[in-house]
Formats: sequence, structure tokens, C-alpha cells
Amino acid sequence: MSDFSRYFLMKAPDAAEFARRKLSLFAPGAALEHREIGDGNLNYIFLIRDPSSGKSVVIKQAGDTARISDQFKVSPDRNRIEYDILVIENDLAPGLVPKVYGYDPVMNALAMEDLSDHTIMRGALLQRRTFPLFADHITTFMVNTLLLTCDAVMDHKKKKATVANFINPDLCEITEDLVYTEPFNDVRKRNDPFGPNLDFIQRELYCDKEILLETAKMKFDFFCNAQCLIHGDLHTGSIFVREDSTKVIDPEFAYYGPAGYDVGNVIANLFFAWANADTVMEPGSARHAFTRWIEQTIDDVAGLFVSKWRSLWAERVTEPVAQYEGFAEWYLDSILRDTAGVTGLELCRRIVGIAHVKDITAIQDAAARVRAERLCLSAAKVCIKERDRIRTGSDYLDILFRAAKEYPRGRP
Ligand code: SR1
Ligand code: MG
Repeated sequence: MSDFSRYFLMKAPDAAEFARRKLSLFAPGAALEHREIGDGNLNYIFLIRDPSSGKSVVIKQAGDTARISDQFKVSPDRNRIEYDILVIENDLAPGLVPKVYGYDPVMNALAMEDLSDHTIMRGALLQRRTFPLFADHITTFMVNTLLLTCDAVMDHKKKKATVANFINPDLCEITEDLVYTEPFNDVRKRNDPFGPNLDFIQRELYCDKEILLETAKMKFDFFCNAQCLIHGDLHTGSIFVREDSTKVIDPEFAYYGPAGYDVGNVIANLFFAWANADTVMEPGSARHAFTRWIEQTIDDVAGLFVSKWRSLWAERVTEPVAQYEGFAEWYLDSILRDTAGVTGLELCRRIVGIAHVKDITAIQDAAARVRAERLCLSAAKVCIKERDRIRTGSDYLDILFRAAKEYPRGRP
């Protein structure tokens, strides 16, 4: 058995031995249960448990290529970034992220809290479960982590040092390519569109010059706008939920970028859950209750983000010029514009690109999937093109309802 002084990609028994040697959690000689539980696109995740004490830990190890495809060479330093941001997020948004126990730079492995009593939100939504505290929790997470890391609040030298610590070129490149470029221009031939929607995608995205121009503008914002320390991949697969608890995981795409990137990801992934339910569930009270809950959640996320941002800003702003009359609203308005644009980008890239979401791919009936995809893409185009005016929950719901009307059930 290795002494873990040289990097190698672990299997579950290695991860158990790693946990035994490197953490002080387990008694020496404890018979540990071990299992690989990862189903994400990038990493290897091991659950290690001592049945006699009931203690458990999750070990997350980074390889040097993505799990989804070895076309993506990704620095294993991403786990150091994940560890560092989880420490910060535990401080800024306590209770809303897993606790971290340590990071090993040789094995590129991170030890953190076992959240087996939670479930991944995307899967839970596909089972039509609802989470009454989600909007409140996720908006607290976003406002605290985004606002408290921006120049309006942070000491500027400390902020610049934090920007430097979170330079994340490989993971940013994935986002630049997969989110901002390829869904609109299949230059790398990596896209994976659903066959029956190929013509639609070509016509509505690849050939729409206005969409190309607007997505180019947004990409340059993603390159240059070191606004806040963002999670960078805040979709419903990166969120663990329980009725009474929300935990944001997987911040390996973190870097200093536009705050609206996180908020837009949350809203887009609620659109996907709605599109799935509206397309797949039989009309009736269960569908009505579930889609109404998603609608309310979209409305609450948009509304609570704004109200919490305003009150935390009033409490914590330190930069003198940010306190000039009108500045706070101008700054927030730019975040809401980015939020709308990113909502559109995320909706497009999960349908057209390589990294899909189950909300769409789990739709078995081809005509139904065609409908759900067109509905999302149509809403996405409005979010991108009209991002200067989209600000409230009602604005998002109008877009969603108009797209659903344009592409009714049973008629693609
Ligand atoms: C190659 S990684 C593909 C996607 O998976 C991650 O979860 C991110 O969303 C990324 O874009
Ligand atoms: Mg992830």
C-alpha cells in the first residue's frame, strides 16, 4: 500500500487508507467501509465510513483530465481552489456548505463532511420533491459570498490577493468554451445536440447574428470582470438539499468573475426543472402544485437576491465612492443584467453542448424532448437578447410562460 508521498489516482480502498493515515477522524485499525460515489463530469469522490463509530468522511480527488472526456486537460490544482473557497464560504455563509477537514497537495485530495443525509437537488426535483427553504438559503449563500468578496466591501489589496489565489485558467477555459462559445458556434465539433432539434439549433442559434454578438460581449465580461469570488458552476447538480437544509458543493470552477454568473445558473436550472415537469407530468393537481412551486421559487430567488443584496450592501459597504447616490442601484442593475444573460447561456449550453442535464436527457419520448428543448432555447434567446430589461421574478416567469405557449405540449 502506498504511503501517499507520490500522486496516483486512487481507488476506493486507497482512499480509505488515505483517510486512515491522513485524518485524525478514525481509530487506528478501524475497519472502514469505502465506496466511489462520484457521478460528476470531473472528479472521483469516495465515501469512507467506520460502521463501528458511525463516523464518515468524503474524499474528493482530482485527476489530470476530466472524467467526462480526456479531451479536457484540467489542472488538479482545482481541488486546492475548492478547498480554499470552501474555507471562505464556511466563514461567509455558515451552514450552507460542507465542512472541510483538510487538503493534501500531493494527492490533490480534499476531505470534507459527508452529506449522505441530503440529496442532489436535480434528482430530487425529478422526483417532484419540493424544498420550502431553498430560495431563502440559496439567496443568502449567493448574497453573502458574492457581495462580501467584492470591491464595495473588501479591502482592495486583500481582494487583489484573493483574485490571485483563485486564478483558475483551466476551469475558466472550460466555461469560456462550453458556455460562451460552442453552443453558438460548433467550431470544436464537440457539441452534442439532440438529432431532431439539429436544424432548429442551427437556425435559431448558429445563424442568429444578434445572438452571436451578444454572447461575444458576455464572454468578454467573463474574461475581464473580476467582480466577486463566484462559485462558477452553481447548477442543481451542485446543490445538496433536505427539507430543512441546503448545502452548496463543488466550487472547483471558482474564480473572480461576474456575480450574475452564479445567480443566472440557479435560475436557468429551475427553468430546466419546470420544463421537464411541464412536458412530462400529466395535467392535473400534482403537476400544477409542482410547477407552481418552481415558479414561486424562481420568483423568490430573483426577489430575495435583490432585497438581501440591498440590505447587506447598506450594512457592509466600505468603499467611499460606492456610497455616492445612485451607485448601489447601478451596480446591482449590472449584476441583474448579467444574471439574465447567463440564464440564457446556461439554458443553451446544457441542450446544445457536451454537458447535458438529466431534466432534458431523461425525457424518453422524442417529441416531448424536442418540445422541452425548444421551449428552453426560445426562453434562452429572450434572456440573452433582452437582458437589459429582465430584472424581476415576473420578468422570468413571463418569458417561461410565453415560451411554453409558443411550444405547447404535444406540438413541437
Ligand atoms: C468538462 S466539464 C463539463 C461541465 O461539467 C461541470 O460540472 C461544469 O458544468 C462543466 O461545464
Ligand atoms: Mg461539478
